[in-house]
Amino acid sequence: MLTLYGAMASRAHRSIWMLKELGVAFRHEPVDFLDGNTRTPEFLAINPNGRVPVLRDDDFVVYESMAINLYLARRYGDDLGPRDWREDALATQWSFWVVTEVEKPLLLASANRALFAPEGRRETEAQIALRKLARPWTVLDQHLSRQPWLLGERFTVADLNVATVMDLAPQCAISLDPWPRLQAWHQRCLARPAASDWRDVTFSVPRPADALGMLAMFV
Ligand SMILES: N[C@@H](CCC(=O)N[C@@H](CS)C(=O)NCC(=O)O)C(=O)O
Repeated sequence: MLTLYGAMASRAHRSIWMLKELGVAFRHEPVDFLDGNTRTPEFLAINPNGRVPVLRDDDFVVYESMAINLYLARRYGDDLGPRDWREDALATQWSFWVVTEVEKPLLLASANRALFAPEGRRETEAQIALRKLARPWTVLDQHLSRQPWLLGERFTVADLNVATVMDLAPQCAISLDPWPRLQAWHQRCLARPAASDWRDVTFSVPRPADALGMLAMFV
């Protein structure tokens, strides 16, 4: 039995999207990271980092959203998963790429443009983050000028992992207009039926007076 821990309005949506793409049965435990439920002894026994998502597959437990999705793709994936070692390496490459090159600056830009309360926003921080994002987004845009999906001719876990990190851009009104192929690809990814739950979530984060505290928990 598969169990996915983590509320939809968190990085858990990445793995919920994946599970829905696969069409496998799973139990959803919507553990909320904002109300202390990831810090209980029971939860820390599952993930000592106190973070969601976490996947349990019978007696096997794995955390880290990208690792969960790659595991699911390899274990249950068919066309969504890698067909050979090269595809496996490229799916891993894009998953590492998006969390190392894109995720943090995009979170910082989003926080300073939309997620923080207006008095906590710093436009200079947003500008620095957006400047950093221009390089990886140009790389992705050029890659997508040669093929429709990241691994070639079909949607795979590589697309899902990258698209799901990119979701913050439209949610926080960060324009992708300078990268039209990236933007069109992202819209194609989000149009998939399995992404609909997340598409429809109204993204809202409580705004503690302590913006740094929130940054530490979310970014
Ligand atoms: N690198 C991890 C990050 C997980 C993460 O930061 N999750 C946040 C929610 S989106 C969380 O659980 N934060 C709780 C906390 O830090 O206490 C992943 O991709 O799974």
